[in-house]
Amino acid sequence: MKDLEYMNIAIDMALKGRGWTNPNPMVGAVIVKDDEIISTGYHRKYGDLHAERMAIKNCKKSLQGASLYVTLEPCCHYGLTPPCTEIIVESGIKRVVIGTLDPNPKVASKGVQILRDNGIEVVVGILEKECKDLIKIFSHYIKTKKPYITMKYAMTMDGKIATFTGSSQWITGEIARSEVHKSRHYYSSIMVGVNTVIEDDPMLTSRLDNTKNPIRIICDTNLRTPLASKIVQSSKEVQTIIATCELNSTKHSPYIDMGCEIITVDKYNSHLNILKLVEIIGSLNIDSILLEGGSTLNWSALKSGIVNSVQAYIAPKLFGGVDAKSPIGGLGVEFPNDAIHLTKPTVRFLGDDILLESEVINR
Ligand code: AOF
Ligand code: ZN
Repeated sequence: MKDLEYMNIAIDMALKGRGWTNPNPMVGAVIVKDDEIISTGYHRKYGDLHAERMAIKNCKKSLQGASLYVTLEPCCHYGLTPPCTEIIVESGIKRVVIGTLDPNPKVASKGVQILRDNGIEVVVGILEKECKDLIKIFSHYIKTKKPYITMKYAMTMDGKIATFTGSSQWITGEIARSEVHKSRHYYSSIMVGVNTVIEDDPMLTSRLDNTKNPIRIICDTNLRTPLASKIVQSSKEVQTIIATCELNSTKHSPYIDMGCEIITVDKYNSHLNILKLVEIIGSLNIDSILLEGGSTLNWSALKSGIVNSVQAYIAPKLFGGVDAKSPIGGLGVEFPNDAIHLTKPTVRFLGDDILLESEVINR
């Protein structure tokens, strides 16, 4: 009972690091002695002390005989920081309660083994599902080296992302839009197709306090991004990558002068090879992408099997119109049996709107 209570606090601690720790995990820790919390810690930002080390460092009381609650298995390798197992063993902590094992092959149960070999009692799997949820992006990235991709869109109840004139501001209300800005902080990057830049001229930044901006990635097969667009104009302040099949470097120069980075990718079926692009993005330490479409890019991404989850913001409105776009374009599937299936749906109410989230089953 108490184990659940303390692990819940460790989870709340972990969440304080959300958006700052990527590509490393959010981790939280609580130290308890004689039924009293004597210290807490969390991973504040990438490269900083791990949660366990911070909790140990923050502790003003003797750790002899104390219990450590930590959402992720303590590490046992030298990375940016020394192994947490070392300091735990030296500290006098006698019991370690772990939310979930570390999927990092350098740790993967070896941390638990080292603690046990040193006479520490270890319990694994307290609030495991919740602790696994905390590291969803990290787990995917550490195992595949490819970014975790969430496709996000806002639509009306009749499935339209714009009216027949192309107008889309706004579909959802303020509360839902503020949630989108939070997501932009949680993900390392945000990706759009060039048509979205041409039609909407968005900034794609997070406009909330104490948040960071995602790296903006534009998929632009033929390098048509307008130099006058807000994204290009602000690319010295917010990191911006244009992915293109245009190889002529003199055409790249004006964008580079403005502060953009250019990634060249080969073509696949007359479009930019999105699978290749995702591999390159992964190699740049970018662990996650919030894919904000539009409909052509959304379909290419889905068809290539790179989308991990979908966030559909749904507004209680109807636009109608055969020419009004829906979130996913392209050709689509031929038969209902060919549908892309999703699983583990969750629903949240955000003012008048709802957010339906679900994970893609990649077969
Ligand atoms: C974190 N924060 O609180 C814990 C982590 O490169 P390093 O030294 O920061 O090590 C990163 C690895 O350490 C990470 O992949 C994960 O396996 C493990 N645990 N990482 O960033 C933490 N506990
Ligand atoms: Zn560690």
